[in-house]
Amino acid sequence: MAHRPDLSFRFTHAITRTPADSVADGIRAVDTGNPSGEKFRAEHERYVSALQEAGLTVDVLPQLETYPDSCFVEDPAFCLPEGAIQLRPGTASREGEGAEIRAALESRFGKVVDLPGNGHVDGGDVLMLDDVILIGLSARTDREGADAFAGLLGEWGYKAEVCETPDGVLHFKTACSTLGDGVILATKVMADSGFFGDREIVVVPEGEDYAANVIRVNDVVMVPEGYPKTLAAIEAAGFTTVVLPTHEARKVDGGLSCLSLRFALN
Ligand code: CIR
Repeated sequence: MAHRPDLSFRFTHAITRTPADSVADGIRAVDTGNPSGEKFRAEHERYVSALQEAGLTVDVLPQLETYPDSCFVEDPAFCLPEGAIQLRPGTASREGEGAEIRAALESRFGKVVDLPGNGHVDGGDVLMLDDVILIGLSARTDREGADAFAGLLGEWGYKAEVCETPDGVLHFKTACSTLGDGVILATKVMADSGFFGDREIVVVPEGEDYAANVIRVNDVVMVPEGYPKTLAAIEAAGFTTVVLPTHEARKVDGGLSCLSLRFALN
């Protein structure tokens, strides 16, 4: 099947999930203190409002105490205009989140399929560029899952490539984002990786690696609060920004992309 030339959709919809109080038990690489469910919910409300202001209809799923990391809805699914794919997150405490988001996917998509096989893919390891979908192998996304996912995307007419997430980086998209219009935002390590070919890269200034995870939503780029050098670099590259607080999400290694599934429906 011919590969599609352009993946730069304008989004119409998003799915999010309200953070649970159990987020205090969420997974993290380094303990900097527990997030507060209450403060996280306040930050989340601002996030949802920003998506709505960008023109999206947002489905906000109820908080789910059984799964502490369940507000990070990007990881158990991947959405394309043709349909949604229920993924299999690569850490035991999150594996059941796919089944929990299934009904929400089915309410928006006529076609919802499972990641084939038994491998694992976290949506945080999947970066959509203008003409290719990159799948990063990581501690969460294994070779079996990545290959199965790339195969499925190929059947749907998308070009997908599997690459290595740098050591010490949770998810591929922890260290890079698409700003849109063919431009990438990436940490220095990721920018030097060669994964992005000859695309223009805005390199995240030293000391601000967390800010590599931004989201382009229609006309704006949403940027985490507290990273002035990255904000200035994105604006200097010609993008309009919206700054959002992610202080509670950060305590459990979460960022802006993982808090929603964003997609375009006709
Ligand atoms: C986890 O370790 O799975 C969560 N505490 C954070 C998930 C962040 N997800 C993402 O960046 N896509």
